[in-house]
Amino acid sequence: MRLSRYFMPVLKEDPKEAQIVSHRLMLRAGMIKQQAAGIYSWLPMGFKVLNRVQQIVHEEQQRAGHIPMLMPTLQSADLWRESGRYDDYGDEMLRIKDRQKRDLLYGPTNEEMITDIFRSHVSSYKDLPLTLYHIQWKFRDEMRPRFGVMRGREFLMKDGYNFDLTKEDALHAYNRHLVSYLRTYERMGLQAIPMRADGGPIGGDYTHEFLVLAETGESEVFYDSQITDLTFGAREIDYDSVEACQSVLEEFTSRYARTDETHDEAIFAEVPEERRRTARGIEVGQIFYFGTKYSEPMGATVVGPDGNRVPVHMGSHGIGVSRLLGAIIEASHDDKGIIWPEGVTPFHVGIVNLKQGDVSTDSACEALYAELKAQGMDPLYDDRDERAGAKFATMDLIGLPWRITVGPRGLANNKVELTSRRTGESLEMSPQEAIVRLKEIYQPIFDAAF
Ligand code: P5A
Repeated sequence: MRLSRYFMPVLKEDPKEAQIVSHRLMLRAGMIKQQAAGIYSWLPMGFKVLNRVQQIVHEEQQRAGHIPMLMPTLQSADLWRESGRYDDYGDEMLRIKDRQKRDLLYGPTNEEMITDIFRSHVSSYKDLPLTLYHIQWKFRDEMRPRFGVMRGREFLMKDGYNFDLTKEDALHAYNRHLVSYLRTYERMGLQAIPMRADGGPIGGDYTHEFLVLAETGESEVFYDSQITDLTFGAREIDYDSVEACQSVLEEFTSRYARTDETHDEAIFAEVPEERRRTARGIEVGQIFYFGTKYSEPMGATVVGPDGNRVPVHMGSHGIGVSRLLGAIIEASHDDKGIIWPEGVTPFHVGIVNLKQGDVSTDSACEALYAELKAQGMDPLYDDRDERAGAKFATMDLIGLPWRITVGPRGLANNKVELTSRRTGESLEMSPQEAIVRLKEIYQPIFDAAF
């Protein structure tokens, strides 16, 4: 993309309404625009990162064997009357009437709708196990929408639902989700720690939240510091293996880590004092096992091997897709702006032309731009007629992890500069070497795709 032709309305001033750094930087970098409290337009660069995040979520869900689909945002109130949640959900639910005066609602979650789909089409245990998911907008009329996309009213969620014959099978689905989530967050450059939590309005008493530690997080968390040493890494795992998934769950959940809802001082006191930590965290996902809470009242049953009909065991599993952009920025920024991890960056590299209009500088930039694209990369070429300082400030603000600086002086020796946004380190090399280096850097990112 050429910056002169892009739409990236960066702000010079800090917006007053932003209380936390991710909100401020998303507004300043021209990624989002607020349309009403907790409701945002996603401007091109914000949309691009949102798509990168979604892509990783899709890939990791499908790697785990989960099946993508799409349900609508509007739901019939009658389904929610069947489960009993229409009355329970309270003011967070946006209730709507259509012209026939039928009650609809903008879905805050989809347990009822997916259970309805399941009961309409599945009737035998032979069709199990089954896990369906979608990535769709949700609406929760939060009392205090704030912090930008972090606590929105309209927000994008990946929500998945497993259907199993037995509790044991459903717990395997739970573990499979835990493993796939660890992998998902790591690909985004995040450490998200699974912590024992509370079921809330979704239900069930077996649930983990995934938390990214950050001072601005809304949850108070308590954990054994050893847990922050764990990484999932590049390991391959057989998602059908009960033992393999169980052992990852044990590895990542055997140390104390709980949100304030389930925190227990007496158990926490057993952790050696020097390892006890209290901190704040951003909840970027949550997984639930709730058994037959929805299948029983809604009649989602299958004929089992013995010929008897039984309600299926279910769980649901959510990732806060739009919230993740805020969480990534909270975890990765400096005083100049965002620092995107390579896995989610909107553009792989920025090209800064120091002397726009100079024939040889322009043509070197054009050649670099074309070659990077030919090599499968997505460059952003700052071809505006601007001062070098302004171009650098924009690049630093929008946070592309790599920058190639091209100027007449370097070009006289066939040199450009490759700079890391994270470390600030610059290396001089030929344009060809810069391309080779970037390919090496991004190869593991491309290889991680499913
Ligand atoms: C699991 C999937 C559920 O709704 N039903 C379907 C279950 N879980 S949850 O924990 O309530 O939400 C899942 C994730 O969505 C994000 N989230 C939000 N993101 C932005 N703004 C909000 N107001 C908001 N509310 C929830 C969180 O990341 C949460 O973990």
